[in-house]
Amino acid sequence: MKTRAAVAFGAAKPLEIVDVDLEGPKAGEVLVEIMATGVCHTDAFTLSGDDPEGAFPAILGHEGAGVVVDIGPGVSSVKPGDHVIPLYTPECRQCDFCLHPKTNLCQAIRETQGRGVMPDGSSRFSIDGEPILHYMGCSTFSNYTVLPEIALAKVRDDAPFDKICYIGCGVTTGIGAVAFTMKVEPGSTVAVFGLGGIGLNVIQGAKMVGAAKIIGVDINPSKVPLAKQFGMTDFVNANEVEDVVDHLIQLTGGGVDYSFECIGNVTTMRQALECCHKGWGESCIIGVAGAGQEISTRPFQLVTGRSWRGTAFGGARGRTDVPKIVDWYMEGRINIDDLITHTMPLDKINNAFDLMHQGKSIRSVVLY
Ligand code: NAD
Ligand code: DAO
Ligand code: ZN
Repeated sequence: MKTRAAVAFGAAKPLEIVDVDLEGPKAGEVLVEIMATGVCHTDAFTLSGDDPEGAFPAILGHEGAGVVVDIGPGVSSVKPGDHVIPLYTPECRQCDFCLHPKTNLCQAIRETQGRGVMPDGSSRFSIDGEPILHYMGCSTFSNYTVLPEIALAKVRDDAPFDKICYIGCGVTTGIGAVAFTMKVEPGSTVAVFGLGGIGLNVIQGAKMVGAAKIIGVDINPSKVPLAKQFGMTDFVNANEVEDVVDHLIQLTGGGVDYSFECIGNVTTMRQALECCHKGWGESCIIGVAGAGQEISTRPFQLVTGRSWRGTAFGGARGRTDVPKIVDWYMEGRINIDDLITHTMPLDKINNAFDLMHQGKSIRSVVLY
C-alpha cells in the first residue's frame, strides 16, 4: 500500500512529505494507522546528525497513537480496530531483561531496532524499491506504519489520540522517572533541570507522589507560568545566579533529595548530581547528550553518598504501564492538554521543529 510520510532524507535537512510504499505485516507484526504523533526533542536530536544511531533515509517519530488495521500471522494480543500506542521500548515478557525486576529495557528486538529495520532484518518502507529505514521501531511520522506486536500497548477506546500520543514518550518518561525509576517519596525535595516537554512531566510526577519542594532550573523564564501550574514551588534562572549548585544547596539547607536532568547537557548533568544532599541525594539523567560526550564529577561526590542514575522511557514497561497511564489521564489524575501547545497537519511538520528550536512550544502534535 501507499502511505503519506515525512521522510528524513539526510541529517540537518527539512523533512519531505512524500508517498511511500509500505509492505503489509509479516509474522508477529501489526499494521497501524497513526492518528496523531508528538514531535519530541529526540526526533530533532536524530535529525540534527548528533545521534550515533541516527541513519538516513528514515521515517522518524516515536510518540504516536493509532488504530490497528491488520495483523500478521501469530499475532494474538491485538486485533483490527484496537487502539494502540507504539512503544520504542518494547515489552516481550520473555527475555532476561523483561524477567528481571530492575529494568524495562527489553532486548528482544534491540539489535534490529537500532539498525532501523524490522526483526527479520528488512524494512517495510520503500520508495521506488529503495528501502527507507524505520526509527526507534515506531516511525510515527508516517500515516501508516508496521510494528512488532511486542511494541504496541493496547489502550482504552475512549481516550483521545491527539492527547494520549504524548504518553508514547514525554509523559511516561517524566512521570515514570519519578514514580518507577527513582520512587520519590512523599515530602521529598526535588530539583528539575530543564522545563521542557520532559521536565514539566517530571514536575507533575513529583507533585503527584507528594514531593514537598519542587525546584525548576532553566535559562528561559517564559517556562515559569506553566511549570508553576504543574507544581513547581521555586524557580532558579541558571543565568541569574553565580553558581547553580551553591544556590540550590543554600535554598534547600544542604541539597535536594532527588534531581532530574531533562536537558541533555553534560554540564547540567554534573550540576544536577552535585546539588544532591550529601549522604543520600540521588540524581537521575533523562536528557540524551550528543555523540561522544562524557560526564564528570569528583569521585568524592559519590563516596559521600550521592548516587548517579539514569532512565529510559521512565522505567515503564510499556504494554503493562502505558494503559494505566492512559487511565490516569482519563481519570483526570494527570494533565496532558495544557502541555500540547501546538497542533498541525503532517505537511507542516517542519514548523514543529522550528517552534521547538525557538523555545516556543512544549509539545507540537501532528494530526493525520
Ligand atoms: P526541550 O527542548 O523541550 O526542553 C529542554 C529545556 O532545557 C528547555 O526549557 C531549555 O530552555 C532548557 N535548557 C537548555 N539549556 C539549559 C541550561 N544550560 N540550563 C538550564 N536549562 C536549560 O526538551 P525535552 O523534549 O524536554 O527533552 C529533554 C531531554 O530529554 C532531551 O535530551 C531528550 O532527548 C531527552 N529524552 C530522554 C528520554 C529518555 O527516555 N531518557 C525520553 C525523551 C526525551
Ligand atoms: O539499549 O536497550 C537499549 C535501549 C536503548 C534505547 C533507550 C532510549 C531512551 C533514550 C532515548 C530517548 C527516547 C525518546
Ligand atoms: Zn523483553
